[in-house]
Formats: sequence, structure tokens, C-alpha cells
Amino acid sequence: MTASAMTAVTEAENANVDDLTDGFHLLIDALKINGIETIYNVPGIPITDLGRYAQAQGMRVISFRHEQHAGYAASVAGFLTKMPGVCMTVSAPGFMNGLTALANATTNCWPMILISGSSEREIVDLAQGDYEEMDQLAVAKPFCKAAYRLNYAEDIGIAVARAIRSAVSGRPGGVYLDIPGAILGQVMKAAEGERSLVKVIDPAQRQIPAPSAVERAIEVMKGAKRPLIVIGKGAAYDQSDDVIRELVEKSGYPFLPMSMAKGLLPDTHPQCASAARSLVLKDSDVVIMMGARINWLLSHGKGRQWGEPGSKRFVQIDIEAEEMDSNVEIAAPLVGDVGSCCEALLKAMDGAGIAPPQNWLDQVHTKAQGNMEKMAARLQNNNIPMDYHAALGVIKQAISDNPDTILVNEGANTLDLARSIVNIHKPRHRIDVGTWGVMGIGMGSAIAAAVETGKRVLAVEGDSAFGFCGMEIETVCRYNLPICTVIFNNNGIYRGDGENWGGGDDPATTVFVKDARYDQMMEAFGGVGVWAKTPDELRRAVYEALESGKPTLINAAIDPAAGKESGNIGNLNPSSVVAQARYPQAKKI
Ligand code: ADP
Ligand code: TZD
Ligand code: MG
Repeated sequence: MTASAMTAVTEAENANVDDLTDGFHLLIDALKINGIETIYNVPGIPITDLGRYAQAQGMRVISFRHEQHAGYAASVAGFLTKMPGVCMTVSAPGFMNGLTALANATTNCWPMILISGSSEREIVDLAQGDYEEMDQLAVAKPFCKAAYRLNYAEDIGIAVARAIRSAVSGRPGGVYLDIPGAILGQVMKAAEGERSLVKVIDPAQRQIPAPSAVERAIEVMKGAKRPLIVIGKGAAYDQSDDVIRELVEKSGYPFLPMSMAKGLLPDTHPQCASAARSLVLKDSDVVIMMGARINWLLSHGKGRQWGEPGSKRFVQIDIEAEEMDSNVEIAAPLVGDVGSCCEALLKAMDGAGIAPPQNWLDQVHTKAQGNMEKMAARLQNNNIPMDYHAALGVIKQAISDNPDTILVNEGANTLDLARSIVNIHKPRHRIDVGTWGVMGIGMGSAIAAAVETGKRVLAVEGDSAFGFCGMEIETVCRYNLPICTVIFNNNGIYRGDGENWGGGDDPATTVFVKDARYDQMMEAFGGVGVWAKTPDELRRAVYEALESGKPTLINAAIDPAAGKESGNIGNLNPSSVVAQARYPQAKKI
């Protein structure tokens, strides 16, 4: 301990307890003065009392069954609110469970702070075998944007401020804050403690693009014959919904929303080109990327999907300068926040004669209409067992009738088909597997969405995806959250009809227990459980759940033979001539 800290503690010991504070309360106060009101938590040594005290001090503390889901909840809170979501865990194993979510937050560019208690520093540093011993700070570093450790209670204020600023400034991301348990019990004078708190001023300042960069972008746009705007979840995060819409509408360009940018402009908007996705990606000549990375989700901007090599010029709006030229040349990089870049473009567009040729718009419109009509017919089917389209026809209608509902979505076929079928009507009303395509985000995301917005949530989950986070339905019931979980139960991963290729008694690697009664799990916790085998039963149960707001789980029986291997991304599975020769079954997938 520093000399000044030692003096402070000695002085504190001689003072009246009413004039004192401690690490627990300083941490709670530091979060609160910065507007953080919710902690996503799993209790245990050394942070059990921290959760209790936070609740006592008026914070909302949502205790989960597993840290990974508390972490996913915190990251989604960050995406929805532009403030870091806070996840709190115990040391080593709890910390490691939360780390996946921290890494996922960083990958998705969402602000989150993982606060983990840690063991006695002196013992950890000498590797003397403390309770849950681990050098957590060192472990966390590769997985987050920044990592800090506190050593004195008097530093809590500055450490929390630093964590918040790191999480939300520039490209947002995950931050780790290591709290050795002993610090929580450190005592200091309340007045000094209060002075040590730091309120973070304007941590995510607007970043105005350079005027020359705006001019360059306008020049590229002027030459466009077949323009396109791709909107990503960075734009959804930015919350400049009005100015984004103004830019899209003023330009008249067709737009393609990435999955979590759906609803920024409604999917039913006349300029929405989702139903003509292949056409616009292949044939466009100028593409404006707005808060969307050109990564695997867009085939790295190359290959057949993007048409002739060299046929595109990209304008890219991103807060992170280093993102430019990550995969392809960016003709006009615009470094800044989406709102400021759109405002600057809007001003510069005045009188610049930017209007897409009508024949391009007609071409896109005709293609989209044709595809939508084909799809509409498939969504009406009444097949039993249900296929994905029949079940998603119900979900699509339910969201259209209840557009304020937040849709959470994960799985393979369950994800890919829902993403293209279910229209989203409002910004930040779709949360899914994100950049990594990670399974198990569903329940944490649904809980955060309900807690942060107070809205109804509909979580559409593959049965495998649900299995990664299913125990959190107890959390949903315990906090009585208005979440309706629909499990697309096809008895397995991708399909439920796989066979053991060795012919043995063990089941195939991708199948689960047939007709598992997930609905009964929900009933075990006092929620509403429904086993729905027809579109009508599914419809009734979904509408009732959205009406009542009661925690509900609908076990929707889906044809085990309806899905495709890996949904829409089967092409990413490695393969070899050897394997194909050895296993005839490998060919038919
Ligand atoms: P999607 O998966 O929807 O295509 P990505 O997560 O790949 O979107 O891309 C989001 C991009 O948005 C990231 O490159 C990130 O740096 C950027 N970004 C995040 N916040 C902002 C913001 N406020 N303004 C501009 N760009 C942002
Ligand atoms: N583990 C994690 C954390 N993330 C993953 N993406 C996977 C494993 C691999 N995986 C997928 O990419 S999708 C999927 C797994 C296990 C499950 C698909 O099955 P499902 O959906 O039941 O959720 P469908 O409707 O049966 O396709
Ligand atoms: Mg499945």
C-alpha cells in the first residue's frame, strides 16, 4: 500500500463509521454517477456482497445462472444503449466464463465492462495457490480493448472512469476491470471517497469527417450508375436514425441492411433491396458501406457474389480509420461517426445532382417483388410437421402486428431463414449471433433487451442454440420478464434425421433426443409452456404470450428433414476428396 493510502486507512480507522466509505460503496457510487444503473451478475467470493449492496443502493442487479449469459446480456445492453453494459463475476472460473462474452463484445464493437473479483495479489503473483488463483489481468488482455487493475480503493473512481471511456470511445469494445477482493473491504473517509469519484465527460465525442474526404465521397457518388448503400450494426449502434433515413431517402439509393441493422429503416421501405440481395451485390457499381465491415459476412468484398473483379467503387463510413482497405480498396474513406458523416454528405449532396438512374431502380424493384411473391406463397403452407417457412410465416405476421417487439434470433436454419423472412420495422429491434455467429447469445440478449427497454421480446431459437443458454429461462421466470421464447425444435443441429456413419448404436453427432419437451422445462420454473405442432397452435401461443407478457416457452415442432447443413453457410465447411471418397454420405450434403 502507498504511504498516502496507509495514512488514509489509519485515519479512517479512527473515524466514526458514518464518516467512512469502503471499496464496495465506492465502486457502486462510481458506476452510478456515470449513469450505470444495472449490473448483470453471478454472485460468489469476493463479489457476493457487492451485488447485495448494489441492490440496496437502488441499482438493478440481474443475477444469472452462468456468467457467459450475464456477459452477453451486458454486451447487448451496450449495443442498445451506447453505454457500457456491466457484467460482474467471481475470480478464475467465473471470470473465464464471462471472458467469452467480453471477447464477443469486442468482436462486435459493443461497449461492455467485465468486472471480476480476483484473489490475493501477493499470493497470485507468487503462484502460492490461492482460492481461484489466476492472473486474470494478463489473461483478459488479448480478448478486450483495454484491461485495468485496481490496487487501492482510492483509485476506484478513476479506474471506472477509464473503463467507461475506453469502452465507448472511438470503436466501442469490451473492457476488463480487475478488482482484487481485498480492495472492496478497504475503508477510507467518505468525503475523500466522494472526491475520488470521476464523472466521465463526453466519452464518445462526435467525430466529424474531414471536408476533403466528404468531397471525395460525393465525387464517387456522382459517377454512380448502379449505387447501393449497405447499412451495418455500427449504424444501428450510432442511434442517428433520422439522419440516416434522410440520407438514404434523399439519395434514392437502394439499401441493404445487415442483419442487426434491419429496422433502421423498415424492411418494408420501398428502397429496401433485401429481397434482391444477390442482384444488388453483384451488379452495383458504387457501394456506400455505413457502419458495416467488409468481412466474411460479405464474402470479403470479393468473389462471384460481388460480380466482376474491379467493378465496384466503395465509399466507407466507419469510426475506425484502420478498418479502411481491410479487404478491398476503399475509393472514398469517411472516418467519423455515422451521424456526422451522413450529415456532412447530406449537406454536400445539395445541388450535386445525385440521383440513381431509373432503370437501376426498376431492375432492383422488379427482382425484389418477384422474390417476395415467391416467398409469400411458401410462408402460407400448412404442412405438418411444420417446415421453417410455415413457422416463420407466423413469426413474421406476429412481428408485423407487434412491431415494438424486439426479435432475438439464433440457430443455423432458424437464423438464416428468419433473417430473410421476418421483417423488422424499428431500429435496434433485431439482436442475433453477431459477427462470430456464436450460439448461446439468445437468453442473455433477450433478458438485456427486456431489462433495458421494458419492451416485449420474442426469442426465436434453434433447439441447439437454445441448449447453450437454456437454463437462463429460470432467470426469465425469476425476474418475470416479458420474454416469449420459441424453440424451432427439429431434433438437432441443422437437421434431426442424421445417422451414425459408422452404423453403431450411438446417435449421430448432430441429433438430439427426439421430440424433447422443452416446454416442460419452462413449466418447472412456473412459466407458460406450450408444445405447438401446427402453424395455428404456434400462432395462438405467440399472440397470447405477446399479449400477456408472461414468461413463455413455445416448443415448436419442426420437420427434422427440413433444414440444410449449416443453414446458408454450408460452403464454409472444409471438405476433401479423401473424405468424399470414404463417406458416400458426405456428397449428398
Ligand atoms: P455488420 O455485422 O452489421 O456488417 P460490423 O460489426 O461488421 O457490422 O461493422 C460495424 C462497424 O461499425 C465497425 O467497423 C465499427 O468500427 C463501426 N462503428 C461502430 N460504431 C460506429 C459509429 N458510431 N459510427 C461509425 N462507425 C461505427
Ligand atoms: N458453438 C458455438 C459457441 N457457436 C457455434 N456457432 C457453434 C458451436 C456451431 N454451430 C453453428 O454454427 S449453428 C449450430 C452450431 C452448434 C446449431 C444449429 O442448430 P440449431 O438450428 O438447432 O440451433 P437449426 O434450425 O437446427 O439449423
Ligand atoms: Mg435444430
